[in-house]
Amino acid sequence: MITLYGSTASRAHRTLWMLKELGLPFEHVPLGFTDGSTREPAFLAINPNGRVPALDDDGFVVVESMAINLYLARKHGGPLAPAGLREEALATQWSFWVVTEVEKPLLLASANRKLFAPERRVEAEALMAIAKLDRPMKVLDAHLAQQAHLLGARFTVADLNVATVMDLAPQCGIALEAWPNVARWHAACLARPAAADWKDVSFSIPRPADALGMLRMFV
Ligand SMILES: N[C@@H](CCC(=O)N[C@@H](CS)C(=O)NCC(=O)O)C(=O)O
Repeated sequence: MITLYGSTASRAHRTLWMLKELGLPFEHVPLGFTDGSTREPAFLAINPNGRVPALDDDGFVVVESMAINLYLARKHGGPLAPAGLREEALATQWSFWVVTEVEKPLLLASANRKLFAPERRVEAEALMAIAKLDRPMKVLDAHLAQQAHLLGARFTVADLNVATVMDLAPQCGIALEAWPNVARWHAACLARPAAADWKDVSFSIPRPADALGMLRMFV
């Protein structure tokens, strides 16, 4: 039995998408991430990091959204899974790439365009973050100019992991059209029926009180 912890608005949506792609039955515990639920002792016993998503697969617990999806792909196979060692290396490469090169600046830009309360947004921070995104996004754009998907012709867990980090962009006023191949590929990924749950960003996050808080969250 698979249990997934984390509300649809959280990074758990990355795993919800994956579970649906694979057609697996699972129990969803939609734990909130802004209401202190992730710091409750019962959840800390599952993930001592106090973050969602967390996946329990028959008592085997995996955390970190990218790792969970790579685990599910490896376990259940099919067209989403890497075929062989090289594809596996590239799926890992793109998953690390997106969380190290893209996720934080994208979140900072999204926060200052939509997720912070309007009076706490700073457009200069959004522009700075978008400028930081340009280098990795150009790399992705050039890659997708050569092939339809990250590993070649078919949609795989690598596409899912990278696309789902970028889901915030169009909904937070960050135009992916600056990187046209990325925009085309992202729209195609989101058009998949299994991605349909992630429709709108209806949550907000408080702006951290000081520079250290900003550093912790966005750098
Ligand atoms: N690197 C982790 C990040 C997880 C994460 O930061 N989750 C947020 C929700 S999107 C969370 O649980 N925040 C609650 C908290 O930190 O208490 C992953 O990709 O799974």
